[in-house]
Amino acid sequence: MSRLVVVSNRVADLEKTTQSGGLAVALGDALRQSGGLWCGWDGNVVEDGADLKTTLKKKGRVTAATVPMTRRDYEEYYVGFSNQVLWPTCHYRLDLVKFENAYFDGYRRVNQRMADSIVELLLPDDIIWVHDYHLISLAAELRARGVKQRIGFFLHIPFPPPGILLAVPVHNWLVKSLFSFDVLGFQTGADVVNFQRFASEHGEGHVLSDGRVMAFGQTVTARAFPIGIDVGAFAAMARTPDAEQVIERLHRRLLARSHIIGVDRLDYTKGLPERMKAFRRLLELFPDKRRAVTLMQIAPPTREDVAAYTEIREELEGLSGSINGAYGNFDWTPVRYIHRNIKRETLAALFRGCQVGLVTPLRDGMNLVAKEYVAAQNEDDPGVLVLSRFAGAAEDLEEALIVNPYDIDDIAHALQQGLTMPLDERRSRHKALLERVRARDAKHWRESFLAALAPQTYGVFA
Ligand code: ADQ
Repeated sequence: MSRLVVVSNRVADLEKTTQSGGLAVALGDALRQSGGLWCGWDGNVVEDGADLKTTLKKKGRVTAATVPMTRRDYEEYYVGFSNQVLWPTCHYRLDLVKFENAYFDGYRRVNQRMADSIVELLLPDDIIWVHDYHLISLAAELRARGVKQRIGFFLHIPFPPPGILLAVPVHNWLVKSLFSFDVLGFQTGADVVNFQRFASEHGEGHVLSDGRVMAFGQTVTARAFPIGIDVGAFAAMARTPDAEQVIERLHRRLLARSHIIGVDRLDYTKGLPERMKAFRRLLELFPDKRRAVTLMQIAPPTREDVAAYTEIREELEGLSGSINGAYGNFDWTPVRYIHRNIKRETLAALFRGCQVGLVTPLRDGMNLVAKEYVAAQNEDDPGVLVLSRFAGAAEDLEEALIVNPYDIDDIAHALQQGLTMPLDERRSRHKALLERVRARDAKHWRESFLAALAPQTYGVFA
């Protein structure tokens, strides 16, 4: 019987329930269901030259195979190429890209080393599923080491249009590397089109009649597999007696009638300053909302070694302070800004207790928070989702109030619409949204990807 081998930059702690980050949440759910091997970095940085031995640890049906990273690898592969070249490029932020040849060397080196450590653990029938932008060249490295097993790749972030990707000096190498996988999964149809365009415009390729893409002399299956959440589990978390208490405390403690909630890693792609400004605009445009509405923004720290992240943190602290200073009162704090991880149970309860879910990234692969907000609502009295048109989730979640995240007035008016929406309309929008979130849940994502990757063994992971 085939075994599922998942490879991602970071192996998450399956016992932790406060983990933020879409990949950790989605893969944790997927592997808990299927069992298998999860390979990647253990999160530790060791001195250059230290022994980088693989550690195996079994937790339930999942074995984690982890390695530490040297200081140099961390700086060049992780902070450098992954987070200062690929992340900003894929989020259309060429102004933040810092390319250095040493970063690229580090990226190749770590992918090679990862391939070395995985080869030793592989069994002949394994199905290998590689995740995200840190490991684009892993399949090419595994193939070079004689690996014949099926290898799939899922990109959690957007695949940018060719005109943007061309700004990365090694663009052809990156896209050519992707052709060593058997199946490429993207979040949306728009990402697939961007990939096809790059292949045909810059790899002398074309799309075959069966949908596969041919370029650089190789073929690959490239399709959209929109990621989802475990709807039932998240909805259940929002309805426990503990959750009821959190919601009651929220309503009792904050002397405001309505609550808007935002939950994001503190990342410049998430549109957080624009969101705060839109909330301030709401208070300016609609004075009846003063003392009546609160914005709760939960934004745990992330990638603090990258300068752009420190800057966004300072900007956000300044904005929340100035809104509270200008509008706050002894019994009303307009912005509640929480800069840490929160238990998922508490998050679910907060989503259920807040009348508007505000999800306004400037660019996002999918955005699981939008789906979690929908899943957590009380179907009899649901809240309203305000969603950026530039989140992958907007391709599907049409019944949300769709906004332009760069347009402060547009967001402010959508907030007002959400806060004053009649119950009937809230119910009908929520019903349609919940159906969509259910139809494309975590199980559907995992099974449809694995069915495309390993049709002959389809079912063994279900
Ligand atoms: P992220 O950019 O991390 O994921 P997202 O999809 O919203 O974005 O996932 C974040 C996850 O972390 C959610 O499950 C959320 O509940 C959780 N989280 C956020 N803040 C938290 C906090 N303070 N405490 C606890 N949990 C918190 C990347 C891509 C996305 C893509 C996902 C999955 O950038 O576009 O949707 O991967 O593919």
